[in-house]
Amino acid sequence: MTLPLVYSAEVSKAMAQGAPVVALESTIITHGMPYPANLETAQEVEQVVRDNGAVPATIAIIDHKIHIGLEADTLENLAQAKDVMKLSRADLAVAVANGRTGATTVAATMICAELAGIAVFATGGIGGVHKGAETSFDISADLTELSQTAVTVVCAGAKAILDLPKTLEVLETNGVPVIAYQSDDFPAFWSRVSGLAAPLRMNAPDAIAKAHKMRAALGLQGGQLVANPIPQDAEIDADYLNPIIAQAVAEAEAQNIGAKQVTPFLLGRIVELTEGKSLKSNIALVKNNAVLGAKIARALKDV
Ligand code: PSU
Repeated sequence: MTLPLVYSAEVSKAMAQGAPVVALESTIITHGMPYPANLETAQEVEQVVRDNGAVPATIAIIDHKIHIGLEADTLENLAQAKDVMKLSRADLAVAVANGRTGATTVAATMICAELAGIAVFATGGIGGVHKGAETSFDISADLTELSQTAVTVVCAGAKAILDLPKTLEVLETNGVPVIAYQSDDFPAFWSRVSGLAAPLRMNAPDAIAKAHKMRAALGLQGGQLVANPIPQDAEIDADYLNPIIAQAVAEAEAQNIGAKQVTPFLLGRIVELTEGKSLKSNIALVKNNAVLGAKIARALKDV
């Protein structure tokens, strides 16, 4: 069977020339932000990648194909589409085989990026261990994916809606290098610091690129997680945000929201409860990660 991959014109040209490419996910578009902010953000993030010398490849599943890079009209349609599946490792093949429209989470985007030969992927936050996981067992498949798929993922840490100490423990158990960028502290998405020491620190894109290559040379499976703190001016004060997160988590429990619905529900409620402040921050941190992703993708061509 040939791989069901289709490339946008821009990505196809970049791959042929050996130019740096940065993968971008689509769940953040379909399940992470409301329309039209989701579309504007996706377009702006793609432009940030271009402005920093790389080519963006937004990944989604449409009409039996894994799309590596979306044409402008396809991106516009996806941002407004209803009934889009939120795809992870478990359901990716079913969605492609059955012609469903699907958005890729961090886990599924990593799988598709690796299939396409793309080594770097920029996003907002990764999924992790949910609060109360000791009874719910809700642990994102993003964590196990990082242990088996050789893609360097740039994020702003894990969201404070998660249990961050447990998230770091699971990453450590799975042998995932967690690299804070120019920081000693593991960033917490809307805040630059979580109060938890970062397992590793790196200060330059080329050092991260070298470590990516070394993992492969040593035969170590899996990727790297780069945690890039949100820009200072976009940070949200934890004292203001923590009670809002607690309220959103309590509402999710009271309404029996489970499995794949938890993260979109919490993100949506936090946008409402912060009157849009969390959305503004989310957009700023994704762009910041796109800049670093492009720099790492460029550095990978030189090391
Ligand atoms: N980062 C964001 N917004 C998002 C996500 C990440 O800024 O919506 C998505 C990613 O696709 C991530 C997913 O993989 O949330 C995690 O979902 P879950 O907790 O159900 O694994």
